[in-house]
Amino acid sequence: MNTKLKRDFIKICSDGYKQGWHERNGGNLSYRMKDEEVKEVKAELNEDSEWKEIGTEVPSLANEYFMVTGSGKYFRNVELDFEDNVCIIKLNEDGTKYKIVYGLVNGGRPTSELPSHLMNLEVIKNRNEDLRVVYHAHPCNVVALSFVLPLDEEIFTREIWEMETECPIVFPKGIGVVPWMVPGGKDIGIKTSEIMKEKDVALWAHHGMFVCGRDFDEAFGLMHTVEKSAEILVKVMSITNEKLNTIRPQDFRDLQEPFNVTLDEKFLYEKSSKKIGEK
Ligand code: 2HA
Ligand code: ZN
Repeated sequence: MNTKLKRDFIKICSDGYKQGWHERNGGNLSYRMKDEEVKEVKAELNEDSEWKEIGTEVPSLANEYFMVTGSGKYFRNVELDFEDNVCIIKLNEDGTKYKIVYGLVNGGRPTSELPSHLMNLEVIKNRNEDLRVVYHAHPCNVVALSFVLPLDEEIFTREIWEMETECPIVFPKGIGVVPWMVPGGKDIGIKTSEIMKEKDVALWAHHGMFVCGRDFDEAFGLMHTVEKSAEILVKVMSITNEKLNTIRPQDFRDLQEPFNVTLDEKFLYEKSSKKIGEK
């Protein structure tokens, strides 16, 4: 296989690894393929493999094809041996089962977070047909903040937004927060996909982030923007727990017209405390 999709998939895996977001087998990636992308590789697909339970139902994704990283596989190795680490799966006609039609040539299964990925891919498809990528990574700074900021989407979003003017323009719907949960199953998938019905970013406390996008650049760029702001906040908090200067609610409102974004007023509360993480 030698397609642009494969090259783009490899690039985000390598870029994420170089950022330090994918220790060992940390993180996973999925992409809902376009019809023309399936057609391009059709001759290389093996449709005879056996159907397996997804562990959840995603009827809006019935019969579709997805490129996904393998369970236990390392992002570092995707560029070295794509066919050993990545697969293409097809879903059955009611969105309850999958089969591997390409890749994972040395055995294995799709990512342990397959239920979360597919549930997210389903809600984002229903939001906008063009949204195709779901990306999970373990970036340091945002995870660090999940130990010291309240696990409240209004406070988390606002503190991250204040660190970089770019943030409310890149993720105007803010960041949703999932409290610590056992990863890898349907329950965390349900919580995350509830967030993704509206937002492009979900934080998994003490674990990592899930983001979505129309393409790999957009998903990677979003992960990078949130993590960069989190890094600035970690630096600020390592100096002080009170800001002398900041971007104020009216400043955020002033961004809306020139950048054509609408910001939810729930994130633009007047603060009664100067302490970071307090309202
Ligand atoms: O090991 O990141 O959440 C892959 C993961 C599980
Ligand atoms: Zn993870």
